[in-house]
Amino acid sequence: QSQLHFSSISVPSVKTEPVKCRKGFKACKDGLECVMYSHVCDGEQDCKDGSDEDGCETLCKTGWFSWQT
Ligand SMILES: [Ca+2]
Repeated sequence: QSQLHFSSISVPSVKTEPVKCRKGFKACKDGLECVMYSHVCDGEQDCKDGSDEDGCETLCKTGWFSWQT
C-alpha cells in the first residue's frame, strides 16, 4: 500500500475540483489522488478509498491492455 505523493500537482484550495491526472494515471473516486494505471487492479489499494481496485473484475476480465494486441 503505497502512499503516492505528487508534489508537481498542486491542488488548489477548491476541493470540489477533481484532481487532474497526468496521462497514464487514473483518478481515484474521491478525486483527490492519481494512481498509475500499473497500480490499478494490482490487488493493493492505492487510493485512500481503494477505488483504484473498484470494478477490477470487469476491468481485468475484459483486459484493458489486451486492446493493444
Ligand atoms: Ca492498486
